[in-house]
Amino acid sequence: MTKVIEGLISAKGLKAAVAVSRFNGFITERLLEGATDAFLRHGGDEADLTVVRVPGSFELPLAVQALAKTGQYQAIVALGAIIRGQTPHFDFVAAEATKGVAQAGLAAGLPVSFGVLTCDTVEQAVDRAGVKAGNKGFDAMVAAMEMASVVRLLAGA
Ligand code: INI
Repeated sequence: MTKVIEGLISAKGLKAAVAVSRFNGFITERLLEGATDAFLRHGGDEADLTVVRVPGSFELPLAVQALAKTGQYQAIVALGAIIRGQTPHFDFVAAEATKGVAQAGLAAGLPVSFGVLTCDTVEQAVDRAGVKAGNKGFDAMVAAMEMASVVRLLAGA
């Protein structure tokens, strides 16, 4: 018989943190609403959710690392919106945010999900922040909850 380990998507008793970029705040605040909605709708307690605001997506990795170091959270979500402009800045910020957030999660052994939009246009970002293509903040929180459960199951807890 195959042994299958699958996490539950629940925020009951879960302590979670969200690091959110203020850059492109008109998008990232919608992502934050989505992430908060996912947490509360899955049984999370408002008092168990911490939000940290940082200047831009480039700063997300350090915030995630610092949150992980506190030892207080079982799941962390990074939210940002990187929108392509006329310069290569987009590529540098996107690369550092992606790599840095992933590394911070792996180093801490914590579920860290990546709710950072990397879009060519503002319209694409709007669509992914609660208009046509769902809300990627909501999706990122769901992924973090599932992974917190998977990590708990694998640890035998
Ligand atoms: N930060 C973003 O989150 N999104 C962007 O689209 C963006 N662009 O395009 O410049 C951006 N830049 C700021 C960057 O994240 C840092 O905050 C800044 O470089 C200071 O370190």
